[in-house]
Amino acid sequence: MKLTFRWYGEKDPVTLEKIRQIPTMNGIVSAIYDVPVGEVWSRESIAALKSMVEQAGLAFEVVESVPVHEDIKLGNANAAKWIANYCENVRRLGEAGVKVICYNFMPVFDWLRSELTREHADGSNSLAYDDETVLSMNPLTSALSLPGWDESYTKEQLKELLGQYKSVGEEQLWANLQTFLKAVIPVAEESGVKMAIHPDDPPWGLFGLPRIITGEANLDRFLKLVDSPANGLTFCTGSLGAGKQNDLPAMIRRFGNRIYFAHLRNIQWTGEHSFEEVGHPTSCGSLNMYEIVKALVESGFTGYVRPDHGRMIWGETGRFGYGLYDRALGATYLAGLFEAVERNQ
Ligand code: DNO
Repeated sequence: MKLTFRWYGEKDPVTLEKIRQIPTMNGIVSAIYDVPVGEVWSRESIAALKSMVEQAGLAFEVVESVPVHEDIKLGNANAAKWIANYCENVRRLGEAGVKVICYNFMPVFDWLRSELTREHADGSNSLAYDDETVLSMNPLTSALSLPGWDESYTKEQLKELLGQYKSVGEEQLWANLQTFLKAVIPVAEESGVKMAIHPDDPPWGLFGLPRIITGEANLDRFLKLVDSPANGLTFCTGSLGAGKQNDLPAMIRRFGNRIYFAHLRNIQWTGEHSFEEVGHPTSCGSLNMYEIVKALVESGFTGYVRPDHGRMIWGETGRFGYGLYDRALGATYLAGLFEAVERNQ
C-alpha cells in the first residue's frame, strides 16, 4: 500500500514539510479548491499543485475530490454540460499522472456531524454524530455550522435545492449515477485513472434526501452499473462502519479488487445511529482495524491508504478532523499494522 495524507493546499495550516516527516509517508491527496463545483480545472493549476507536492518530496497520484455538480445528481437539463466538464477534468488529471479520483454522490450534504468538538475523558475532542440531534434539526433554520452544509449554500439556495430533490428518490438517484458513470468511466479508462466513489457518511438517508452508497448490497449494485476496473471504490471504514450491519472485513474480501483507496479510521458506536470519532487503533473504538487491514492485505490490495479524521489533541486547533497530530499517529499505527500483517503473509 502507499501511505498518503490529505492536504488542503497552501492555506492548510498543516504544511507539506511537516507531512513529509511522518515516517513512510508517500504521497499527498488534494484537489484544486478555488474553482466552483463543476467547472474545468486549468492545466496550470493542476501542474502547480503537482509541482508543489513533488518539490516537497511527496507523490501526487490521488485527487480527493472532484466534486459532482448537484445538477448531475438531480439529472436535470444541465447535467450533460457538467458531465462533459467532469470528463475533461478526468482527462487532465490523467495527463498529470493522477491514478485515482475520489468523489461522492451524496445529495446536497457531504459528511455530516452533529458536533464538531465532542469532549473526551482524556481531554481530546473530535467530531460526533447523534441521530436524535440531527433528526431534530431543520437544515433551513438551524444555526449550527456543519461541514458541507451552510458553508456551501445560502439558506435560499439550500431551500431551492431541497425542493428540487423532492422528485428524486433512490431509484432516480441510481439512474442519474449510472448516466454519470456511463460517460465518465470510458474516459477514465482511456486516461489511466481509477474512479473511486466514497461511501455516504453517515450511510443512511437524511432530511428526506436519498443516500445509496451505504452497504454491501448497494456497493455490489454500484460496481455493476458499469462493470469496469475503472469503476471502483474508496473504502472508508468510518463511513461504512457507522452502519452496524456492515461487516467491513467481509466487504473488503468481496470487493477487494475494486478498492483503490482506503480511508482507515475508527469510530465508537454510541447508539443505533450515533457514533463518535476516536483514535485510530482497534482498542479505541468499535471497528476491528486489524481485521480490516488483514482483509485488505489478503485481498492483494496495493492501493492508496490514508489516515482519516483525527481528534484534536495536544491543544491543536485547525480544520475539524484534519489536524496534524492525531492523523500522524494514525498514519504510523496503520503503517505498523500493514507491516505486521504483510510480514505474516
Ligand atoms: C470527509 C471526507 C469526505 C470525502 C468526500 C469524497 O472527511 O472523507 O468529505 O472527501 O465525500 O468526495
